[in-house]
Amino acid sequence: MSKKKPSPKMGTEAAIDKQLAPQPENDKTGQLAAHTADAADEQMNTNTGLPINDDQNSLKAGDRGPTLLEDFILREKITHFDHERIPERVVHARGSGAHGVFQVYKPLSEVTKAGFLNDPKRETPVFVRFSTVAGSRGSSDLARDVRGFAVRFYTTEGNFDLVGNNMPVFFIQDAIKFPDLIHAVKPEPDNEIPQAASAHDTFWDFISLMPESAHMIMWAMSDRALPRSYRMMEGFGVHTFRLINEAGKASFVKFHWKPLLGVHSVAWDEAQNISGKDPDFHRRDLWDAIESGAFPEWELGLQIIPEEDEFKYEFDLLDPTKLVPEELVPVQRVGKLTLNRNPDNFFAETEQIAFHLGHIVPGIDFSNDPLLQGRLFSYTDTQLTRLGGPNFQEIPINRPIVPVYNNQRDGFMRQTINKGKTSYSPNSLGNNDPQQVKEADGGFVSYQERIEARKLRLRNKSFFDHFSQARLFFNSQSEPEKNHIIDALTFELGKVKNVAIRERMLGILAQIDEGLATQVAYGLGLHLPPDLPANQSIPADGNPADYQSVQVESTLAKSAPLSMANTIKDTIKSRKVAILAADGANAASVSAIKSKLTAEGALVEIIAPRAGFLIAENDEQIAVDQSFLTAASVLFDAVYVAGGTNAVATLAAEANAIHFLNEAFKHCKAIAAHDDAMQVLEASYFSKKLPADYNENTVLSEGIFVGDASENFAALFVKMIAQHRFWEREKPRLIPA
Ligand code: HDE
Repeated sequence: MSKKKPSPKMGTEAAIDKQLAPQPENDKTGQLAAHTADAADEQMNTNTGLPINDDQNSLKAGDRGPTLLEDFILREKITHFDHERIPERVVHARGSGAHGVFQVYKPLSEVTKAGFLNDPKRETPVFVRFSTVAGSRGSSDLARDVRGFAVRFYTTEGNFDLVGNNMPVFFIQDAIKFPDLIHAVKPEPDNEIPQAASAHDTFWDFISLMPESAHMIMWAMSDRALPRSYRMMEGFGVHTFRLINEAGKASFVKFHWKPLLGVHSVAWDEAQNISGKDPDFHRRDLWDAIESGAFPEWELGLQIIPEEDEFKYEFDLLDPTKLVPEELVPVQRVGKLTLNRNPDNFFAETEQIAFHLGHIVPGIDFSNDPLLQGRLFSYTDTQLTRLGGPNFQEIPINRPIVPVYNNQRDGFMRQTINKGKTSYSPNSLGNNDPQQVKEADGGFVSYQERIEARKLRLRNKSFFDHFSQARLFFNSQSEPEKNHIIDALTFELGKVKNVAIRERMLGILAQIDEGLATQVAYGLGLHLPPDLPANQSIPADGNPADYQSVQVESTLAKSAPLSMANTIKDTIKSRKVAILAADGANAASVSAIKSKLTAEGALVEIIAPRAGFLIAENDEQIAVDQSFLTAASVLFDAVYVAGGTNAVATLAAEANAIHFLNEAFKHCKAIAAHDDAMQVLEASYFSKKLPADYNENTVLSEGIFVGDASENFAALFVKMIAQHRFWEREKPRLIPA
């Protein structure tokens, strides 16, 4: 009798082809296995295979008569349509995904036996889904929110899901508070307002009563909540996990994703504008980057902490409101993730992927973080409703690349046709197949942590310090970043109607940093409330055991990696640059600038008063990518104003062109202009801030530059764009746009 031993290393290549790039393929029963449908050159038929002769007209009694119930073709089509929607994810409903690969740089056998972390030659297929948390499926990408960063590795030992966020900590310490947090942030239940926003009473009511959220609030109010692109976000596993090596030795680990394009954000005013101009901004950006071959890349980083060091730090490794500063435990970059293929079908792949924190592989295990532990229940449970039953693992995007053999059977939408009589173990009628796998042969064995404890509903005192890392984060920010946090808090609390909530929140902020609290209070027209006792920052009707806070001073004053000011700023790869032009533009300089920027990997678009073509000074036709009607400064990273006498006169008189420049100025972007085009800059609001006299190739003000489109000029422009933003420009703050 043939043995189908489920060896984890078996048939990898073939299985990858079969599952991840599935082609219609007949098994012996003539059934289609993982089925993809490409209609190219195919005839239309019904779901039972009946060729369709007319898909334009329903069957009627006479050509002006009633439609007949008999029309099974119409009924099949409409019935399917009626059921096209499935419940959206209760959180992280709005998302975008892509396929890619992961490759480790060198074997990590010292700390883990996970196969995909030990073979540098192996390209492990991945699917990544980025998301916002609070908004519905149709909400804007640019909401102020945490971003999900969920990575599935299709390994030869099964799927490993690293279901993380773009912030390294979380709002709450215990999973039992998650429904409360989400109820508070979601639209308010009476009027379903506001969509995809935390700036409302119920959210801040909850937060102001939960001091443990202080650290995460600092992150959520920082520009990290407004990424420029999914490709420019860090990712974090958040919880402490365990790695286990072949000898069974465990180490604690924090997972990081480090983007090779650096970590960059947009301004809040810009985010709000983008939400109107292009609510799909991040989705489009990811899609376009992959289509154009600018594949997004991250390095996997590990902070490895020997088990012996579990109690070495002034925070508890099991507390998900704490990060491990990189100064204490450096991040080792161990491999690279590259996203290189867009999904074929959003629903089938991005919508139906079912991540689960509990999808791990031998060599990786959990810690006792109480937030992590609760998540282990939630993810499978939610798919039962969302994907309609227990067989969601059989949906192509969820299948592992290794064949699955177990005794689970039946249920809604079962796809597998299991053979044989036995679906129980042990059995003698079926050779006792499928057989368990010994640990030595790759079978998964949970880490044998020793636990001696009482059953309690309590948190350890080591979880009571709620402010030291919130303070560390705030102190580590640059001046502009601090100002953005103050602005964000003033905005959010300004939208809160209940003054008692605002005041309570000021009490929390005061425990993080008094200067911060004072400035927010000023913006709200309030005074700081009298000091709150350090160990009890919520009203007495709460349960003190749950909410106690203690004040601890972090031994670290600042942590450089927490500020985006210290990120990578040496590339303009995939940055979007607008060239403002009109009839009569100087073609040579436009083309020189465009080719230099394109050579550096930027995406350049010509924006003009009307779509189609413009006629340059030398009568050359220049293709226009967008008119001022459809383009907007907030959709670009930098702007160049073309020269040419007539073009300059047109642009200087074109309100949309001036608005474009004013906005680029307001959002601190690089602005370059041909030296003919000074007249256009003079029509802008910021002309007042430019010097009266200037020469060719002159930096007029930080990030603003005129010149002759020479090599040097273009090189300087590239350098300016790579800076991302000139946030110092915000200081005068009198910037209409
Ligand atoms: Fe999730 N979370 N979560 N979460 N989460 C879901 O699972 C949940 C938490 C995260 O792109 C849901 O399939 C609980 C932390 C991401 O498909 C649900 C708790 C972190 C995604 C769920 C948390 C995350 C989810 C909704 C507290 C960062 C999107 C649909 C114990 C480390 C994955 C689904 C995707 C999705 C529950 C907290 C990340 C309901 C109970 C902390 C990136 O199962």
